[in-house]
Amino acid sequence: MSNYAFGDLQGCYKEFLTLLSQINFEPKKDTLWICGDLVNRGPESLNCLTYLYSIKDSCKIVLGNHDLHLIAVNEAARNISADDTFEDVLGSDDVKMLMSWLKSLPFHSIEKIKTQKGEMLFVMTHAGVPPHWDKDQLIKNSNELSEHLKSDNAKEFLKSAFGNTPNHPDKCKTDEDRLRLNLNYLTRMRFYKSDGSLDLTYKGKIETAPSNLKPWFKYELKILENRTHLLFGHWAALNGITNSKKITALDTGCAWGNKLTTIRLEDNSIFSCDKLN
Ligand SMILES: [Mn+2]
Repeated sequence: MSNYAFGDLQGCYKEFLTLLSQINFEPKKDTLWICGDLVNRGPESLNCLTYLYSIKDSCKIVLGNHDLHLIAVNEAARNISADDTFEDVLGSDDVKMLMSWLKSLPFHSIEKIKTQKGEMLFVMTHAGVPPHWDKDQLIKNSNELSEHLKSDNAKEFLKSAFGNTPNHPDKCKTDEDRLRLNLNYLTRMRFYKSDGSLDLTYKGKIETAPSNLKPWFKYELKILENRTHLLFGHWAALNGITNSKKITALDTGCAWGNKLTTIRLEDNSIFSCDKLN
């Protein structure tokens, strides 16, 4: 009976199945923590979704930016891009059922787990948790986004949910602004400025980042109370390295030709599968 946390699948279905067989996954006993970006860029988005749906009672899945983009394209709230690879989902007979299931998934997962080092509270989101949010703020803001996504007005919400601004809570003038910023924190965040604003424009390496930019997880994080461990994906260039014992980066860039990784939360064992052809 183990918990396994997986990096971004992004349509890498074969590697996912290979890893599940490597860990002898038993749906009735084990729980899979899936950090979002289930689809896009990789080759088999539909197979990933269909399989995850079939084992959904054994999974804790949070939504990523690519999942949200797929939902928005399906709702005609956004246009498909030339580099999107989820047409298989859009053309599937099951698209309605799969999209309604995706929209029901949360933006965070929190649960206590008994590990070798004692009981730990694990918190997972797709991109991370902004430094100024504690646990209660995470739950409140994440649930608020989910309510909009599940509502009858989901299309209107999605139409206004994408964009790089505002980048600071003090710059939010409307509810739409605040929801967009919170969504960016949870699904797109990488670099953070020392003045507490989000930078979604710099996409380069940490080593060559402008001096006022640091990864969000290098700031003091309110979420990291005693015995809390943070899990996130989204940032393949980190290749699993945060240099923090309390923060685990799960995305090791399978869709980009690197590998898919899962970590057993009870003992921190790492399993990985190189990108297959
Ligand atoms: Mn992502």
